[in-house]
Amino acid sequence: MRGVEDMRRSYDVFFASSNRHKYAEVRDILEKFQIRAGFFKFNPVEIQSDSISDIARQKVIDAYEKCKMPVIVEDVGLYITSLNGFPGPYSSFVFKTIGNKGIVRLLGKNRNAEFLSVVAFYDGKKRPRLFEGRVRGKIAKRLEPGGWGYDPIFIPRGKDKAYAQLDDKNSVSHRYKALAKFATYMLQSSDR
Ligand code: ITT
Repeated sequence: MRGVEDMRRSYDVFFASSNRHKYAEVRDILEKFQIRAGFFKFNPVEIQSDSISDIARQKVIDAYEKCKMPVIVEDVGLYITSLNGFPGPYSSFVFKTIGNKGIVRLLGKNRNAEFLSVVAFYDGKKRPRLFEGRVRGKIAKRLEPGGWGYDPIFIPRGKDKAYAQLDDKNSVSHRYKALAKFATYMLQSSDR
């Protein structure tokens, strides 16, 4: 078993989440910025809120209490225009209940949507810092194979395929945009 000190030395920051797919993408994206992210698996106690920023802020304080190392979390919402922004903060619940098929069936002509990622960083000092990444796009008419979560149905603007079918998701995604801002902050503020 590796000790806490070894873990600290091996990684620059930890990503706390219940979702391994998210971690795999976070690790690959942060590697592009020479930041090494370790996985801290945890099941966040999510507060009910209309704002995924508020959810991310609470989640990172909870994560820091548990792992006691510099940590980031991410909260994501899929906002569908014709549903007045639903599911937004309820995206996890909607995915588990009606899923991609249910969403595809719900929509008519207007299929515009936006993915929003809020990454929150906390190291126990000062207050948590938040970084946002948004990608506009459309909900596909049918599911495309591959990917995870909403990847089979979200087509980012400027592409003709869903996230599930893109080779460069990690260079264009909502997660990439939020993490690029976090990386700039981290590289500026660290003395590495
Ligand atoms: P945490 O433990 O980190 O909270 P989660 O899976 O609950 O993991 P979110 O609340 O951030 O994550 O995500 C809301 C929903 O959006 C959830 O169903 C995810 O699977 C989905 N999702 C998030 N990012 C996605 C992406 O890049 N592609 C497809 N689906 C995504």
